[in-house]
Amino acid sequence: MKLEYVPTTCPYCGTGCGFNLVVKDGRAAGIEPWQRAPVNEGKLCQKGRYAHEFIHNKDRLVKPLVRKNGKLVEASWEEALTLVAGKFRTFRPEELACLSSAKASNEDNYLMQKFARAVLKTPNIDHCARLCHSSTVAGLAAAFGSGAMTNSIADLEEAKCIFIIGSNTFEQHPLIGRRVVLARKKGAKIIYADPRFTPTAKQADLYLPLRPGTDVALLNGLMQLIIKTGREASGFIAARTRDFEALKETVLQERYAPENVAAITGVPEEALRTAAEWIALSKPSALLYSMGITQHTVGVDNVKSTANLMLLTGNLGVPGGGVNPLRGQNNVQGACDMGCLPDVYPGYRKVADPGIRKGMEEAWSVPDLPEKPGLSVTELMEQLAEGASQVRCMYVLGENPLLSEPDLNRAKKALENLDFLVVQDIFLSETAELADVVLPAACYAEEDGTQTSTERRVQRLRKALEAPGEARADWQIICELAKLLGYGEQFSYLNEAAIFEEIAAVTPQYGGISYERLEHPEGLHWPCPEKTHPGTPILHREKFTTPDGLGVFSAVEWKAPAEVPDSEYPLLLTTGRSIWHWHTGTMTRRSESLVSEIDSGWVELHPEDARSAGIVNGEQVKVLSRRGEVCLRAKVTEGIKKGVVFIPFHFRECAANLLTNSAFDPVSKIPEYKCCAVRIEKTRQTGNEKEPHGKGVGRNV
Ligand SMILES: Nc1nc2c(c(=O)[nH]1)N[C@H]1C(S)=C(S)[C@@H](COP(=O)(O)OP(=O)(O)OC[C@H]3O[C@@H](n4cnc5c(=O)[nH]c(N)nc54)[C@H](O)[C@@H]3O)O[C@H]1N2
Ligand SMILES: Nc1nc2c(c(=O)[nH]1)N[C@H]1C(S)=C(S)[C@@H](COP(=O)(O)OP(=O)(O)OC[C@H]3O[C@@H](n4cnc5c(=O)[nH]c(N)nc54)[C@H](O)[C@@H]3O)O[C@H]1N2
Ligand code: SF4
Ligand SMILES: [Mo]
Repeated sequence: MKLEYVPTTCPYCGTGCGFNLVVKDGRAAGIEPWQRAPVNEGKLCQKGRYAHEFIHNKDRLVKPLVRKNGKLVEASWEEALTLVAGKFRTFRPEELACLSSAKASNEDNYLMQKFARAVLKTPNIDHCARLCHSSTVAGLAAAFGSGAMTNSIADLEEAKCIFIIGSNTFEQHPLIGRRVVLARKKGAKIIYADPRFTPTAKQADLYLPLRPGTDVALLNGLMQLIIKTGREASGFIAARTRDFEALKETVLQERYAPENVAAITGVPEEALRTAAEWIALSKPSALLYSMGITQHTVGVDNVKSTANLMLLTGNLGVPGGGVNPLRGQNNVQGACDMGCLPDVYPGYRKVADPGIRKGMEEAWSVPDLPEKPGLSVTELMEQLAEGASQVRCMYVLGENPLLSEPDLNRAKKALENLDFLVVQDIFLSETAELADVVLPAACYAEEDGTQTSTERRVQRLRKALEAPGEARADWQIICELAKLLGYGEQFSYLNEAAIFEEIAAVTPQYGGISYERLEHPEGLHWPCPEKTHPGTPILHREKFTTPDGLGVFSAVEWKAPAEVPDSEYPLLLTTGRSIWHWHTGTMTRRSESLVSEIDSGWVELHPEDARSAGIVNGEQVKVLSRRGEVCLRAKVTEGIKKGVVFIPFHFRECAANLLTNSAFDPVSKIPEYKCCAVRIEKTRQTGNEKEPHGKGVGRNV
């Protein structure tokens, strides 16, 4: 039998690994390493290795579904799209909201925001970047003028010290973890700050076990030590930064003295001193961070604080240095670049700027684009839950808020308050189950396109298979709807390459990129403004992209999380991920190899906390917060700080987000997924501890 090898890019995380999808008789038969893939050089993590397994799962959506008499039933495309277009027509712009998808391609995302703005005329477009790195975008824009990773992944190998804070790199970005290992082999020192002793901690030379929600105190403490020992990069600070005096005044306060920082964070003083010394004396030092920094009510402050540390030590604009936020989803960088955010068009150009709006109206040949920025998804959910939103109708493409939003009881109430909900997905997600119309989409292997990884590398997705049943590419569905609403001309694309040409024309950073140039396996790093431009792996070499070209210090004070433990809820819950599963599990829980490793959730807690609650390892327990409760298995481990518990949020039958707090950062609107107060109780029943996570529970594979 003839095998076909189609080079494409992994649909899971933002690392951007390349592989060959092996096709046999029109079906995905496996994944083959692709040695020429620049990021992973033929290596893959477990999810990439099995990224073919969910494609032909029997649960794929193959026909549109329409709700009739309370039930979702199969319908023709004509019936479903006519119904959706007809409904959309009955709402005013401010009554509509769209969510786009960091799982979908740049082409799909570009068209989704164009559809929202140009056809529905609504400013309300957002996506999961809000829940993920919105604090990065705001914090790093203030510090450097740009919210992306400052350096490239390969560049990490040049680092002499790598400070990883709030990123479980080895589980969540495994092929970036590989670069950390390679750097360590070359002699780099690895420092790791996390409340849990994760697989990443095992690779570290120095582990800082901090309490969740104390990052600013830790970072200010490190900066005080660096300044007091005269190890700041004075030359760099004088030439390339401003507002240093204000920072100095703040971090030199008594409250950030080592003994006080040790008391706030739980990190021993000696470890603080060593970390400060390594970061300041190793040239260059790189900093990596992810959700442990961003997902807090002080997310923007946390991000600014990481930037302060690297400005202070002069580690920007140099190979092997930098502040490197690891973006999560395969195409979350791209979905932001494409303007799927309520305040910016493609290329981060402000919606509120009349000149830019006029330019977009000309480029798209449409009048009357919305004049003001729209709602973020966190604000929208809050208003909807309170029954106080103007929004009556939502179009959700490739997101599953009913498992990924904080405080799920509230999120459900919010979506139930809508008059009409359309969900476009590849599976019947928890959110799709609630929809009025479900539209079946093609997955990553079934359409052409591009996606942009965490290091701003634009790479190709290639069509290897036909979509199942009647499923269609996301962009084609959007174009059909636009046509029915009278915008056929503005949405008439021959293929994905034609959409990309328009992207390049209206997005300055992508101006020089084309499908032709992306045929090269290296792809291209934006900014790449012209056809002959080689792309930009390292940002801020000569100057920052701030108005005056200088890096900006921000004096930030440590503040406690919105909800802290008390006598009723004495433990601090933090949430996150496992290497084996992806977010709400729609794809990985339909992948046999991954499910055979782990197929339900658990709660990690410290032996002393377990003992005081009378809980033993493996026992079924109940975890309660002010908002909800879940039952799951206890994993008693020394690898978590006393007083802290951890639950992964992948599993619908014990959803961590029933517990989490919807409080959000005032600037970036990111929810505080990483801190809330809970208590643990023994469950009454005994003897059937295994049942809730045995095979076949939750979804069928
Ligand atoms: N296998 C897998 N990989 C993924 C994903 C997935 O679902 N599964 N999702 C992708 C996405 S979208 C994202 S955004 C990334 C997220 O990647 P990460 O941010 O690395 O993942 P998390 O598990 O959310 O959180 C990272 C670490 O933060 C720690 N932490 C918790 N609270 C705090 C705190 O207050 N301070 C500090 N310093 N640390 C804290 C947690 O213990 C955890 O180890 O992963 C991407 N990669
Ligand atoms: N407690 C807690 N909650 C969290 C977090 C946390 O750390 N803790 N992290 C937050 C973060 S960082 C993130 S990024 C969010 C993620 O939240 P979501 O984006 O809601 O989660 P996913 O499961 O990735 O949802 C993607 C959906 O897209 C569908 N899909 C996949 N491919 C395609 C495609 O090609 N086309 C279409 N139309 N659909 C497709 C999938 O089936 C799935 O339903 O979760 C957030 N929630
Ligand atoms: S590291 Fe990320 S991109 Fe690479 S194979 Fe794993 S999930 Fe895919
Ligand atoms: Mo994310």
